[in-house]
Amino acid sequence: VELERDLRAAVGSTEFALFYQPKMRRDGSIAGFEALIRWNRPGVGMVAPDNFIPLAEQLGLLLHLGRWVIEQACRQIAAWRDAGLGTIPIAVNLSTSQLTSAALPDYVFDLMREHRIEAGCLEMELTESMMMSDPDLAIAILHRLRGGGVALSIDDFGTGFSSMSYLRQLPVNYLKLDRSFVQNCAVDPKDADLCAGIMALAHKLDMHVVAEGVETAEQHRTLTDCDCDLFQGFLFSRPMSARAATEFLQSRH
Ligand code: G
Ligand code: G
Ligand code: MN
Ligand code: NA
Repeated sequence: VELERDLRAAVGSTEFALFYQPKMRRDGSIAGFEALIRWNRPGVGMVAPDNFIPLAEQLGLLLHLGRWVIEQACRQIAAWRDAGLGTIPIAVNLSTSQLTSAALPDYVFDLMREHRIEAGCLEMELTESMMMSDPDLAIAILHRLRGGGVALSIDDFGTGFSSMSYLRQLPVNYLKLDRSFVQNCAVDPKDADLCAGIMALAHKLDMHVVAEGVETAEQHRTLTDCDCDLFQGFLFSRPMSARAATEFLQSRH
């Protein structure tokens, strides 16, 4: 009950922040960042999204909060561009309510225009389970977003309700290989084979693969051997504040 009260009060306040985790290319350069929301709850401290996103969705607050996330990401892309650090893509995580909101593409395009975001620079991550409540609407929204220059990723790929028939209908650029496959790929040859198979499937469909939760050099090497395109995880960096992410970019510029 207190959580609900505090969360309602927090929306529209300055208590939220985006943290950024880099996605690395095979050559070690930075391909972009994933934006991950944090809530600095008064008297409590930093709250991780798993502890408030489901409630925010239930309370109907997530459309508003999700819009703030997209706007904040656009501002950060513009800030890095204007600081001479280049066009650095940022991926935001979508929620079910956004994927059932026909108004989403237009307000995303308005924000992209306002902040002069180039095509391909704003990315959106969604899980296949988010599409379940209204698949036709979700697919239509995704096609509009993609047509307007938003890059799309399937998050947590391989878990939940993966459906190969959807995969063909979705205008998706990236598959994000779930952390659970990455964890075992360096120790279990069967998991490495599975990863290699997913990479081959993705590449056949003209998609790139991002490995999530890469924590060890062995996992990195195994995934590289499997032809993985991008790597994200604690091996490279934890999610960090905007300031720390800027320093991370500058140190590799
Ligand atoms: O930040 P962390 O690594 O703890 O993220 C936990 C989960 O919260 C992930 O599944 C991530 O997709 C989700 N998440 C993080 N930021 C956002 C956000 O801005 N919006 C939504 N809907 N989910 C988010
Ligand atoms: O579901 P999604 O992929 O959006 O979730 C990202 C979550 O994964 C965040 O909570 C982030 O903190 C976490 N994460 C990122 N890198 C690693 C990692 O290398 N290991 C583990 N265990 N978690 C990670
Ligand atoms: Mn994600
Ligand atoms: Na994930």
